[in-house]
Amino acid sequence: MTENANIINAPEKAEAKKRIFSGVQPSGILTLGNYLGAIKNWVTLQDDYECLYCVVDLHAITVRQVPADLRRHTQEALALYIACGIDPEQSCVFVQSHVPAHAELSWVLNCNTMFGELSRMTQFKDKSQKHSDNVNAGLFTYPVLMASDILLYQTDLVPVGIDQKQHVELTRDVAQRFNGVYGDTFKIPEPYFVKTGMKINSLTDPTKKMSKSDPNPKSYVAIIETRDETIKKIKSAVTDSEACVKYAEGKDGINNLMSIYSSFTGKSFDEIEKEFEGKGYGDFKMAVGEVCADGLGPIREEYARLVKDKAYLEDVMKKGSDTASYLARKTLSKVYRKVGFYSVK
Ligand code: AQP
Repeated sequence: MTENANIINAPEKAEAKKRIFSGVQPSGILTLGNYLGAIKNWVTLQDDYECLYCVVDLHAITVRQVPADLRRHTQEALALYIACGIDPEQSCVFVQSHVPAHAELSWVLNCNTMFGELSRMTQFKDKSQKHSDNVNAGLFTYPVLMASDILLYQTDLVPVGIDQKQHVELTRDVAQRFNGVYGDTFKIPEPYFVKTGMKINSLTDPTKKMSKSDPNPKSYVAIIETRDETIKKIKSAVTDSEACVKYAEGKDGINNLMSIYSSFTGKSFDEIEKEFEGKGYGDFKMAVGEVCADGLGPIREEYARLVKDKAYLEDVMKKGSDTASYLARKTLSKVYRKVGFYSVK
């Protein structure tokens, strides 16, 4: 525990810096959406904040997973965090199921969250439609587990994509309710939207979010796929018949590709429109494919090296979960005391 001194043993630093918690589900191979919408931003936050980055495997089983795949995807996700630039010496990187306090706090918060609140969550409505054969209670109470993830660490800021805003709002409501009933217990977190954190849409249906669990692999770019695969997928992305590179309403496919191009090149939409004036979609798609494949190249290489080093990855997991468990226990003990659970010394 003491070796992860970045968080526990640096009180002056910890007091000065705000705390951040975020995570990705190991429900598949991480996509360009997870990278541009989440992990790329996490990397930039490490110097200014005290960061906890979690592989949220408890969340992943709200949708049926093949056990062997889940295990593999968990390790791959952790390796990818590091390959993308998360430094486990600086930030706490861990696997959610290694810290039992997440599930424990979740039960207490379940008893302080209203059925009506959960019924209004759009992600539940979307996912229960997508997985109509498995509308389980976990899918319904997913936001309560997310609230537990955040509140356990007395988190100040939660960097999330715009799609997760509703869940952070629920977290705030549940924390305020709990504090109102039992006295000051949880810090009230704020959502944190990084300017460059944009929503990346599916390549085959650009009106929908790019998702790692999409059954059609042509719909997403996996961070670790080959350069050729990335270029090929972007070249076959659905666009429109206008042949004009312009960011405009109704041009979802082109808007999506412009967002990707802008994320990798730092160019504004105006600059991109000028660059491709008079050029066809073929040229534009090729350029997007290349900047994307080149941008992901170093991550792919570092990932290939890391994923073979199981001992190192398990060491990171172990140290991360020691640090996270220490912090989580402090909050959970407080919660148990507040609700009146009997404790034996
Ligand atoms: N397409 C996206 N564009 C921008 N941000 C995205 N995120 C996910 N997809 C995109 C951001 O990644 C973080 C973690 O996501 P998650 O894996 O916990 O859950 P998710 O949002 O449901 O991601 P997927 O890939 O769509 O997973 P599945 O397919 O399992 O449902 C979040 O901050 C999210 O905003």
